[in-house]
Amino acid sequence: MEHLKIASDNYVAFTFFIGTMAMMAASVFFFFEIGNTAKKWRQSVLVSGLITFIAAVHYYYMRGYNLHTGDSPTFFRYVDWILTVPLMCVEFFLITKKAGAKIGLLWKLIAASLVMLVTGYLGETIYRDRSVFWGVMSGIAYFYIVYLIWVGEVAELAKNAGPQVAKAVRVLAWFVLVGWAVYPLGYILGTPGGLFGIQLVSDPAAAVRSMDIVYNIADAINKIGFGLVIYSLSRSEEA
Ligand SMILES: *C/C=C(C)/C=C/C=C(C)/C=C/C1=C(C)CCCC1(C)C
Repeated sequence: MEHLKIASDNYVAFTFFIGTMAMMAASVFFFFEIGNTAKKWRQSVLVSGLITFIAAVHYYYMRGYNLHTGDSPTFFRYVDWILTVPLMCVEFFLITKKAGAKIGLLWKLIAASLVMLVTGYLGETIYRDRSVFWGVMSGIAYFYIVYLIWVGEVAELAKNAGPQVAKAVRVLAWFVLVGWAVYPLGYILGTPGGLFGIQLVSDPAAAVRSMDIVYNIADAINKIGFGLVIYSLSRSEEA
């Protein structure tokens, strides 16, 4: 295989590369720590590792794809999200299960995240000319997830799950409200509809590049940070 050089001002390729390494390192960390984790938190730490591991494999692929074609790897980006975002829903379910979370809650979170991602994908690909409409549809599903976690069932369960779990759910809820809100910003930057018709970056190629950089940074923060919150919950309960 030919070796392509990453130009020093190619921030897209750079963030794909760093993203790959960060996801790999995080996965090794979470997997190795499972053995040092109290039994009741092992599954949660394992899922943290699975999330970053799935992302590491996709990032390795996306890094190569972007380097060789110069294009945005939209399809594999969404395959990654469709696997990892439901696993983040599983994390919410696992840590509130001891407080009585029912499997129905997990399905609600997963269904909403699938609607959020499928509509976002349609707006970025097949229906790019109607990206604002599909972005709004996706946003509605996103706010439903925020609702469930901040005031709905997840919040109610967290109240009765003890102080450590309540604290972890609060931090994770901030990840979903602030960390996840970075994604629609990437979408607004990279799709032709912009922000209800307002284009933030006018050159289409630069717009797509800025979208990839925003997505790559958001992924690193959200996937690794999310996992570390679960990890520190597993330690605090142990003490
Ligand atoms: C690890 C990957 C994560 C946490 C991905 C999260 C993705 C989102 C929260 C995406 C949300 C979107 C909207 C709310 C509207 C525009 C379309 C999306 C799909 C970018």
